[in-house]
Amino acid sequence: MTNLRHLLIIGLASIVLFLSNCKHEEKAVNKPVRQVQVPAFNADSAYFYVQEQVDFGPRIPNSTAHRQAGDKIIQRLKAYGASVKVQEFEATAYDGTRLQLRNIMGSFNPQARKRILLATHWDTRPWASKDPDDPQAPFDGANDGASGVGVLLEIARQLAAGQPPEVGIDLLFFDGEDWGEEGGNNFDSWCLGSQYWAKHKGNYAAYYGILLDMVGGKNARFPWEGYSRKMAKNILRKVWTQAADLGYSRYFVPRKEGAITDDHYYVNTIAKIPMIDILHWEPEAGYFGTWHHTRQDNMAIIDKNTLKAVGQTLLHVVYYEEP
Ligand code: AHN
Ligand code: ZN
Repeated sequence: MTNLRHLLIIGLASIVLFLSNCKHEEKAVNKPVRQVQVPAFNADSAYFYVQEQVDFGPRIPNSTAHRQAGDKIIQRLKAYGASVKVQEFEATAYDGTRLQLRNIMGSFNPQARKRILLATHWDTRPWASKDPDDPQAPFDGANDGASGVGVLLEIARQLAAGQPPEVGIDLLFFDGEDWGEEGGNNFDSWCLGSQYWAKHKGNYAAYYGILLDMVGGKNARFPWEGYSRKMAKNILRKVWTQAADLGYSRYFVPRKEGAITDDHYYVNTIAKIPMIDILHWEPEAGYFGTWHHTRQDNMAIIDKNTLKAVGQTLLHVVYYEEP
């Protein structure tokens, strides 16, 4: 009898052990521990790339500086091991000027099916149209143009340097964003590069996209921009949560703001890729900073801490993305 009872107890214990093991394993399958090494974004390096763009001179379409600055982006992407595609096209601006433009894409892990698209514009506005003293003058566009280029090129360097993320990454540099008609409702006069790209992207697909526009300014705040909220709410939540985890809530503020026609609008509506906009917002100055589209948009307003907050957040987001 004791033997039988023994057997029963051993049997029951085995069943309990077996079941608890099963449960354990199930958990492990559902929630694997991801060993992700996220590289450290180097703000000095990003700042150097911003300066490098500015040093070419204003990157006004059809100018020599514009061509040279675009060539430099291509050269750096290739040096960091990206496969580069250049989309050359002509667009007519609202004032009738015919612009020779180039969208530049650098792809990492090009065979990966799941892809994240990171974008910015690289051209600068031809005139400092909001400059109180000289609204015809060209200007550096250190923040409005070069800052996004600096962040994306530093991300490219980091992708090349260490263990790459499991997803594919595409870095897209839009041309012809800033030759738009200021004031009034001619919104489609802006963002000529992204409009062209969205209409001619072929079979390109991405899981989602993140646009950078003016991401190097002192006192930058990035709000929940209107179209981003409407068209890619979950991406907005993902990025702002990651920024908060890294201690960057000072920059990535959880605050609803108005909708801005920017490159992401056309990626959302024409290319049908959900894309958010990380966009400079300065409540003390209306929406954009007082430097916006003035000669004050030069290296003096660029802050490495802002570049770091944006770049490190993006690296974390893409490295933690499941394949
Ligand atoms: C409009 O003003 C309609 N969109 C702003 C896009 C822009 C210009 N971003 C930087 N410069
Ligand atoms: Zn602009």
